[in-house]
Amino acid sequence: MAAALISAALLERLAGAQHVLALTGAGISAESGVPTFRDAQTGPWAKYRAEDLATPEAFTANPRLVWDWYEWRRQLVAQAEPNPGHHALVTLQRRLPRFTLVTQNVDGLHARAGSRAVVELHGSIAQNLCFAEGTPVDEPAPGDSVPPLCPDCGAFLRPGVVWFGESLPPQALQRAEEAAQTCDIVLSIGTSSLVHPAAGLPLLAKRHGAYVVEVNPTSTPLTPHADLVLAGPAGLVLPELVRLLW
Ligand code: BJW
Repeated sequence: MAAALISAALLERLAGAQHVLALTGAGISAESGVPTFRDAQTGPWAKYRAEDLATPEAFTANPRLVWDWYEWRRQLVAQAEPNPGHHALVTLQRRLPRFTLVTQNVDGLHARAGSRAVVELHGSIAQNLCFAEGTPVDEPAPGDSVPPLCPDCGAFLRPGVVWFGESLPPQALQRAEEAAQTCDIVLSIGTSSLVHPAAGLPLLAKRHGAYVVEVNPTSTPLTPHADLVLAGPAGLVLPELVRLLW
């Protein structure tokens, strides 16, 4: 099925590309068993919408609830393994002259697969920050507090991710925008293309002349703007792309 979607014209473009940008979202980790952000949640979290938990306001109102949600997700991520979609992107990075991998995911699965210099636009679930000062904290203050406390100022710790209404890490955003302005091809993979500024990157690339390819079984706001849509799961489409290329 995946092979039928991949055109000879795309393979020719990829083979001749000087710089390819891949922008990934939660869909690429779905086949590793990590639920996508907008999937209905399960178990004790079924009554909450992820959008309502991933905000500084939610953490201020109920720090324990939000902390426990991230602890639950940390366990899911710890049990997950990178899938063939993650591995295919490692191969593209090794074989193309220039390849920039920008992810909205906080799960670290690209790095675990072997991708290098991954641009993490929305931070990392593995890190903690002081909620008051935003500084990274490796070891919390001793004690049983949930959330744990900052050893320097005693404020709650929070996960090192970017919540709605917060700024993205400026260096990461700058690297992503520079890549969008200089790439020949952008692959938008497994993202609903709803959350900005990440959702604007393929369109920025298109304005700078890039060819836009979307990999997603479901259509998104990007779909009408894409030059090519590979409407299948990333774990099938990307390995097939690599197989046909080399
Ligand atoms: C498969 C698959 C398979 C399934 N293979 N595919 C401009 C316009 C309008 C609003 C704004 C704007 N600029 C800023 C905003 C406000 C806001 C925003 O975008 N809101 C929109 C929702 C309207 N943005 C922000 O607040 C950002 N901050 C900011 O811009 O600061 C300045 C500012 C603030 C306020 C106003 C103006 C300026 C911060 C955004 C931070 C997002 N953080 C989160 C949480 C991270 C931590 C955590 O994980 O808990 O990041 S939200 C969540 O969405 C998470 C994701 O990274 C992100 C994107 O989700 P993603 O990856 O696309 O996942 P899903 O679940 O949505 O989609 C999965 C897709 O996979 C689906 O399409 C499936 O079909 C597909 N799929 N299986 C391939 N096997």
